Amino acid sequence: MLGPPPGALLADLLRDQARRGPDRPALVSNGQVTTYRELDSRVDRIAARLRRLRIGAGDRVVVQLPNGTEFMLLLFAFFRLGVIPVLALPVHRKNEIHNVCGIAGAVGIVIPRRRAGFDFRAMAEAVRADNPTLREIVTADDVCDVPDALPVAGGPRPTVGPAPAGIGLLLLSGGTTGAPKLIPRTHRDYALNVVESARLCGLDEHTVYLAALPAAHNFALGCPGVLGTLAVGGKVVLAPDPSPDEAFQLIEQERVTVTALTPPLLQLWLAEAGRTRADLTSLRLLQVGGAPLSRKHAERVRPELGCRLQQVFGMAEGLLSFTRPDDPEEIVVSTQGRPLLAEDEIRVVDREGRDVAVGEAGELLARGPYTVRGYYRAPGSGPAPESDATAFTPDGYYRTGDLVRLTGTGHLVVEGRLKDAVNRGGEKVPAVEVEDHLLAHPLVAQAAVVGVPDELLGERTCAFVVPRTRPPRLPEIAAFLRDRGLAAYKLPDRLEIVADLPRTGVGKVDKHGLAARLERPASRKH
Ligand code: J2J
Repeated sequence: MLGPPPGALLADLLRDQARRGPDRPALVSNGQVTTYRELDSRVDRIAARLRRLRIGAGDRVVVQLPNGTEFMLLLFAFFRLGVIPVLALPVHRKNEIHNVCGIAGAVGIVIPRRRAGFDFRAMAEAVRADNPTLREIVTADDVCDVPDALPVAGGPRPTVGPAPAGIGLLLLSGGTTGAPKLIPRTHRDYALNVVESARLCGLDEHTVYLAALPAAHNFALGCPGVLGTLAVGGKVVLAPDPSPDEAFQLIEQERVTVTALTPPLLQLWLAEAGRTRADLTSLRLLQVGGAPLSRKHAERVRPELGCRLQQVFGMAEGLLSFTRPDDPEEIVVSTQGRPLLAEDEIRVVDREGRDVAVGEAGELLARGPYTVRGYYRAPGSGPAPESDATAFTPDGYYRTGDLVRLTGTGHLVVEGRLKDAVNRGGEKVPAVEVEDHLLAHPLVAQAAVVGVPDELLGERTCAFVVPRTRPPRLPEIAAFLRDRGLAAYKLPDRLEIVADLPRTGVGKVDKHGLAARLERPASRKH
């Protein structure tokens, strides 16, 4: 049968396993083990507490938490109540949080305890001052502090829960326009995404999955990630960060079998694997995705890390493409696999929307049972955004903005991109958003952000600026953008001062022309 049982809700993924194997370990975080029974009952207690805060079905709540037990507890409590979590990342700052709160019409935000030198509460207070819907600022530790001895307050569980076709969670899009976008994933489509990914990867109750990437990101969340592991009764190990030091120790201690990385992190792991004394022999499968992976690094996985590589080409909007665990090595190192399901529909088209011949590059269009057909618009906030008209075809295909080709064997190879976002080692930097902020600087007359090749990250960002008077310097530009609340990964890595920006025939900035200028050695560095 395809996917989870019909009518399954995301919360059921946990409930079913809690019934089947209550005493098995579900989570390991910070040295603490939580069994399925404990997780299930704490989720109920937290749900009851959230209800007392008047957070209920249909409400949107921004969740901004690092990997840890609290993130998982809250996520399932929200799923159970029908509250819609909006999954922001810990690296996001006031600019991003403000934007997503606005689009979601969020009533609450969950923040971590003050940590890593950043005051999340002060940021949340500032966001609340500008967002009239935002009522509750909740610290994860407070809401999750529910002693096991306490009975579930608030009486029996609600009998009317969320609907399978209703929105289960909102994911953030990498975005190509200035305005950020939220991706509505339903209980049904996301459960399908999770369960089928877990099946493809061969996950079972013996699986030990290490969440090294942020669990709030689609890849480590549900492809198959932490949810896929819990759905089959496996054990999830939550790493506070993806550094090899931390991760290798956890792999050895917990006998991790599966994990997921971006290509730059793979490079760091490969470098460290030669030096470490940690035992990595339990690793069976290493998923790598989010940005282009070079063949050179792909080929090193099996001999140097002793496990199989799986390339994953995915997107929070839906479509997932995986190499299969039993694919020949050549396919695994040279392609990004094929779609998860036979029901996934893909097309590779030219600029006029006509299908290209097999082997030719074109834009990838995707439609299917777990791919969205439009972005989220909070109830009451007006008609569907204009971006839907450009991001989706009239017959419901998502325009990925990725330039791909299909091989004769039906495998996808990512050749580049058409969208105006720099893929900085897996973190997506929407050029227009950064340009808009740059234009607010008094010394900036015109600005264009482009990607420049980088050995580790694949690409870094370069801001081309036409100054008004005195040319600004990179540190003052970075400080300005940081003050405006931009996440650190969106700050330009490099600044080039130019007299003008080259334009294409239709008057758009010629970004290819700009990028090509950098390849000439004469360019000025700042
Ligand atoms: C090249 N580009 C890739 C790859 C994604 C699994 C893995 C990644 C994401 C993700 C994800 C790529 N090679 N292997 O959600 O579940 C670029 C493409 C794509 C965009 C989506 C998952 N894998 N990309 O990265 O929503 O440009 O999802 O359209 O963050 O990342 O970004 P995002």
